[in-house]
Amino acid sequence: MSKVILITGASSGFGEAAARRFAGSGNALVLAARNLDRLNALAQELGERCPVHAAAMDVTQQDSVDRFFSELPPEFRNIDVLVNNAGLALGLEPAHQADFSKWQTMVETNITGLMRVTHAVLPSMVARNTGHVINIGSTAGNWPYPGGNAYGGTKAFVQNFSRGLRADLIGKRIRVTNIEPGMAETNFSLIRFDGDADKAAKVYSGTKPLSAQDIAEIIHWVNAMPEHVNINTLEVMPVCQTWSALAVSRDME
Ligand code: 8X3
Repeated sequence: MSKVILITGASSGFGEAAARRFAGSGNALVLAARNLDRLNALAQELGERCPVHAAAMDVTQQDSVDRFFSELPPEFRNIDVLVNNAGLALGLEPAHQADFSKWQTMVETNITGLMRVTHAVLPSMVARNTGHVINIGSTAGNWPYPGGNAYGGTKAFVQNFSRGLRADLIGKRIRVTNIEPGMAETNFSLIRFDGDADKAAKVYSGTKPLSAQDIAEIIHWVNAMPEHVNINTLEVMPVCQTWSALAVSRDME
C-alpha cells in the first residue's frame, strides 16, 4: 500500500538510508534536514523512483518546523509514517568536564526537536485514524557508559516518550515504535568528536558495526508488519558489541 513517509535528518546516515529503502513501491517521500545541498541531491536521485518533496527543517527551531509543514504541497500533507531520525551525540567527556552547550544542543535536538515534529504530525494521524511514528532511540538510553551522560539521558526520554504515545493512542490505529541501535558506522562519531576523523575511525576500528542500511531495513520492516502489529521497542547491536561487568573502583578503601 502506498504511504507518505516523512523522515527527519534525511540528508545522511540512517535517514538517508531509510529514504532509499522506502523509495519506490508507490510511496511518497517527504525529506527534511538542515543540509539542503545533500538533501536536494538525494531528492533528485530518488525522485526518479517516486514522488519526493524535500525542504529544510531545523527541528530545534519552531518557526522552521512551522514553515516546513505550512509549505507542504497538498499531496504530501497526510503523513502516514513519521521517522523521527534527526538527532546527535556531542562529546564523550565525563559530566564534570562536559561542555554545557553540547548538552543543551542534544536536548534541543533529540528531545525537544523530536517532540516538536511529533506534535505537528500526530493530530492529522489521529484525525485520519492511521499512522506510524518510528523514533530512533539508542542502546545508550538503556545502558549507561562513561561519557554517555546527557546523550543517554535524551535517548531514555525517547524510550519513555514512545511508550507514553502508545498509551495516549489507545483505541487508535496508530503505531509507535522505538528503535534502539547500538554501535553503527555513520557520521555519528564524526559529529560527536567535532569532525575529528581519526578519533571517529577508532570507534569502529577492528569491529563490524551496524550500517545505516541495517537500520533502514529494520525501520522498513517494523512498518511493513501487518497494521495490527506494533513493535514497541527494538534494540539492536552488532554481534561484536555486548555488555561487560559493572565497573568497580578498587582504590576507595
Ligand atoms: C549510538 C549508540 O553506543 O554510540 O546511539 O551511544 S552509542
